[in-house]
Amino acid sequence: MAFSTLLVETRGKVGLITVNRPQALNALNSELLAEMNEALDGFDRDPSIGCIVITGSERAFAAGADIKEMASLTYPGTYIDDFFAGWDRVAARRKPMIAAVAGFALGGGCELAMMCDFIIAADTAKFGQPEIKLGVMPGIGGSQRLTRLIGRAKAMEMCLTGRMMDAEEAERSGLVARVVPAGSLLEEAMKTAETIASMSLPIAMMTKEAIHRADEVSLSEGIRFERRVFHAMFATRDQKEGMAAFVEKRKPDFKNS
Ligand code: CO8
Repeated sequence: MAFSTLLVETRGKVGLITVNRPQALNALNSELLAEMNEALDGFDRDPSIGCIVITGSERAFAAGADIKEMASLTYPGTYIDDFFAGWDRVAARRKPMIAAVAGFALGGGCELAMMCDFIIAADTAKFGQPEIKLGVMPGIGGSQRLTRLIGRAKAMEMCLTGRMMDAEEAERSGLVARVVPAGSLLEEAMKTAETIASMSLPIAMMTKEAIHRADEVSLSEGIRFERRVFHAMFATRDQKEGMAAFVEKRKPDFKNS
């Protein structure tokens, strides 16, 4: 399947999506959103895929939603079409997803990175929610996810001034998991994805689900949820295999069952 805004490939157990609209600094338009969901549907259907990496170019992960496409939209039109709702399907994916970010991750670009389970950033990465300068605000989850990740004070400052945050500040603030030299970004992200993909897929998916519950429920409900899922893991073959392999001092051979 050929895509016109993405490069999509499978490397072992990892699905790699590279945003590829260099003429627009990888701005996210409707065609790209449709293709992103199609690519993710393919990786969801493929049982051999255990982790997904989304990346961009050296210059831009994505410089935001496509301003040229949005400029003439109207309120009734955006409301009727539920403009941007397709991004909820991206955010709701159940397999682990890593954003590998170099260069600009602005507006919808920063929001796409935050939809992933964690971000690995190149030392060249710049994050921002500059929508206010365009007379709008974040529209793909930025006001909510950024606030949860870096706290209200910094989220307010970034969304109200539109200023950018460099990679070092982003790591210090909890927006990114790790900063690596730009030249080794993809290698590091792929290595991390391969590590995740080598685990039991159902266990990794349940772990992801449990961590995301922390955004939605109280601590006691979250801990209850965690315990129920933890108990359920003892019904899997992979739990038996993982613990037997530890006792027998060998590598586990997970079968995703
Ligand atoms: N949309 C469309 N085209 C873009 C975008 C974008 N977001 N960003 C860059 N481009 C295009 C430029 O227009 C330019 O194209 P051309 O050569 O045809 O003029 C090309 O990419 C290169 O860009 P620049 O020449 O501007 O490159 P610079 O290196 O000078 O500047 C910047 C780089 C600082 C990243 C600059 O391009 C910029 O500020 N871009 C816009 C960033 C931005 O504002 N992003 C937020 C967009 S809004 C959003 O994401 C969510 C909106 C939510 C709305 C909710 C509605 C329901």
